Amino acid sequence: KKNKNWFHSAVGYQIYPKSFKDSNGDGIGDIQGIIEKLTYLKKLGVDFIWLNPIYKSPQFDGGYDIADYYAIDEMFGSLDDFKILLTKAHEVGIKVIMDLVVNHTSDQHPWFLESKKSKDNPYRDYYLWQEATDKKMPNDWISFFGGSAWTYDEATRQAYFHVFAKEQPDLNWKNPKVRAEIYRMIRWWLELGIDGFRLDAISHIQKEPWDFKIKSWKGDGPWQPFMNVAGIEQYMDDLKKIFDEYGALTVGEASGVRSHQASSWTNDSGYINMIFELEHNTRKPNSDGTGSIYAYKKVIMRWQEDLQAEGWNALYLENHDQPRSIDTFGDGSLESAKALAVSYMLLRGTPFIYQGQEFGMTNFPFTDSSQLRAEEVKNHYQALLTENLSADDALKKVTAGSREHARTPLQWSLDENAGFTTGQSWMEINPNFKTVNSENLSELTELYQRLIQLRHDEKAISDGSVRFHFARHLQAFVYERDEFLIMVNLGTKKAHLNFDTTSVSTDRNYQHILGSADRQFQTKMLLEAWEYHVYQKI
Ligand code: TEU
Ligand code: CA
Repeated sequence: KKNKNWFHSAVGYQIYPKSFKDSNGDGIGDIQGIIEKLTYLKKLGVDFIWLNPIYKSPQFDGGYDIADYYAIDEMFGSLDDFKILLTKAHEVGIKVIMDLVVNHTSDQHPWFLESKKSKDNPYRDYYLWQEATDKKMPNDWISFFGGSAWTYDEATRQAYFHVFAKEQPDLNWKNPKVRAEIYRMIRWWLELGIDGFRLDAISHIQKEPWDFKIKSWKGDGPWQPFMNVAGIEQYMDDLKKIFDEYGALTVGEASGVRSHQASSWTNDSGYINMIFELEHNTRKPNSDGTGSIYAYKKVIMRWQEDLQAEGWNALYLENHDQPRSIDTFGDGSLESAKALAVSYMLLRGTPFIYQGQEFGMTNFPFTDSSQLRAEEVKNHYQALLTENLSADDALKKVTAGSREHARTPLQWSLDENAGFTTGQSWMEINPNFKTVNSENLSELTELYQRLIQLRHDEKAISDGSVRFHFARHLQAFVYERDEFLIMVNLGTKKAHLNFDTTSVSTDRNYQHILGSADRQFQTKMLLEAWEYHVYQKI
């Protein structure tokens, strides 16, 4: 019988297919490209891959605008290609999970095209329409991508609701027909043999009544009407039942589910297996777009502690929505990337590695607006120009902290086009690929391999408890996982650690498992910039 909690010792790898590997020279990454790299992934040691959306889509929002839930977008290949990927991945013991985008569809989805036709169209109630005028929207709620969350339709004199772009109308989850369609689709993919889903923006499927008043426009205030709103339980319960039937692996992107609520979402009877917290990305970024390590550390510690008793975390440094961690939390150096790797890969939860993170891919040095690809970023840039910002300043502003950095093509080698494509890449390749590529920076990759191995082999790392020390230290990240002691200096200043002031039993013998320097454990440790160590009690 399968171990229900197999994912406790597993490591995931996130693939942004468009930028992973192009197999046919059209400049766009594709499914065959992923198949070509399965041996690479196997060698790295990951247990499953999560694919960002590859469904048929106008690609207004990187595929998060789906026009057909049952079709693979032609640019990625065909359903047959996908089936081959599934078979080959399973052959080498890698599971495959897909993105499940069910808060909204594309405005080009046949349901919406119908829905838009008239007020009495059978599909009208698949979406959220309300009376409006061209001057007055149903309420003052705003969308994540800026501007009103409503778009007025001249023809039917109503407005439809969207928490993201107007090209991504929200589905009406209250409509049982919509739910039935979604559940049918989920079963269809699970029947096909996929191993689970990453649930996109799942905490937004339930909305407050339209007359709900936004109390604060600061922080998370504007999102309160559609973040983890009461009533979402019934939908999550339905979903859970389907996932359980198939033993599907599920990881939720569930902003608004607070750390103290996340246990009940992710414990044995919870809706899903684990949650990506989004707080560590948004906490007090520095003015230059980099993150504050102390703010990051505090968020991580709180999630670890709040979920310790019964919940489960999804651990990550990077994804397709955030700049590269080596530049956000690190200082661009290989040493900083290594320290970051050690700091999060051994925490309690299931770690994810974002493509290229394992060999230190960096942010992109944007010099011209023609290098931008994401539509909402381009729109933001245009808006800033009309506010009289110079082109340079506007570009700086939209690229600081931008998701664009994560989406440049993978730098496989120092060959032409970084070995990503033989054609013209859809997005410019980072000019640093001659030094930063999977063949040149294997030192970092080897560290990831060892960390993955530790997760696979050591029960204390996969299922042990977690206990933090030096909680108020501004940059030292120190924790115990049962008999393991992990210490990382996440900064360039020296860190003095006196373990006599902690509950770490300093009279025990510690074996040095891995580290940036060869150093025995001492009760007083002085960690240089980005120094890290993992010790094991014997
Ligand atoms: O991101 C969604 C997302 O980040 C919000 O749900 C989040 O709750 C909000 O920004 C809180 O700060 C996902 C995808 O990862 C992203 O690429 C898509 O653009 C988006 O959904 C729309 O589908
Ligand atoms: Ca291609």
